[in-house]
Amino acid sequence: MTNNISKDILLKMYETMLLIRRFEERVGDLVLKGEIKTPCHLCIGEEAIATGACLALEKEDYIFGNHRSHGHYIAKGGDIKKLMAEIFCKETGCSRGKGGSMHLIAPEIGLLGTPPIVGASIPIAVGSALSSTIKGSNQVSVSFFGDGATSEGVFYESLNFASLKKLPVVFICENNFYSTHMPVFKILADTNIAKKAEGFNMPGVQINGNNVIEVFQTVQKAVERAREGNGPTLIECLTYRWRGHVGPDDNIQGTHTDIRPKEELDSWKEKCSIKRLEKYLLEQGALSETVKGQIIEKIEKETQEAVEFAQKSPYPKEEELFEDVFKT
Ligand SMILES: Cc1ncc(C[n+]2csc(CCOP(=O)(O)OP(=O)(O)O)c2C)c(N)n1
Ligand SMILES: [Mg+2]
Repeated sequence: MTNNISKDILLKMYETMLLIRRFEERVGDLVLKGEIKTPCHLCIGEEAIATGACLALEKEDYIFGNHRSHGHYIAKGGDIKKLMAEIFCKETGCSRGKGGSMHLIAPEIGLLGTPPIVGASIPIAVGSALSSTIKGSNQVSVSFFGDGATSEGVFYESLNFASLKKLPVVFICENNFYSTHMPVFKILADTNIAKKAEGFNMPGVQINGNNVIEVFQTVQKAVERAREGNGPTLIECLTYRWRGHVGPDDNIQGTHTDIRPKEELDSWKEKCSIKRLEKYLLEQGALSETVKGQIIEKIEKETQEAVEFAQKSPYPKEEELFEDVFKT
């Protein structure tokens, strides 16, 4: 292929982004039907970041997400039945039904948590990177966080400490230009997030978060640097969420509490990461309409199975409600 990425990886990117999209569309529908009651922050429109980043990691590497982490879980290779069951708050869920959409954990794939406290994934990933250094395990830790998290003090402390100690961590900011209804220019004195890395003597790059190939290659480079003992990188991925801050609606002016203009949302829909990759793969002859149909059919089947698994699963037993909620 023209970009030195194998056809297998490119197809994996396509399939993963489509799976995240379809899985979340189903979640949105089930919220509207009242079957899912846990608050769901959908990442529809932002799939390329989780996908490109996780494909640049080894299974043993660690990731930490936030309140919007269904995509991180799926991209790192998590079992979607357990994810759907968790979103239904069922006993068979990845957090045994006691976390819901915002508290996912899957240590078997390196997802060590998705703390919904804004900014929390950042120092925890730094701690995890410090632990890998002490153990000499060569594992890299990745923190996913939003633009909103960059106005938290812990972001700056964490960047400083990680750079000072040259820790194997990659900071991935999913900049979708809003934290809830608040535009980024209302919370940051300088809206260039990547530039903030300069103050901490580490590389900082701003990339197109809707270009999965660019995300993959940038994260690959950062991971290599981290594994070689040269310290962290800050990657700012520009993107946009298609749905409301929480829930399935599109949260544009006049529909809810949001203030986003419809034209802004429409212009980002034009920049759909899945359509972009699909066009490229078709042009390169790496994807045919037949294979595309087979991928869609497989995803549809897997997603349906996940929904049925979640629907049929029991809720946690009352006498076990306080189990699994604290780790000492
Ligand atoms: C410390 C803290 N403050 C406020 C909240 C409420 N809250 C939840 S998500 C969110 C916005 C986060 O925005 P951003 O980090 O940009 O992520 P996005 O939702 O855009 O993906 C806020 C303010 C919280 N969870 N934690
Ligand atoms: Mg945001």
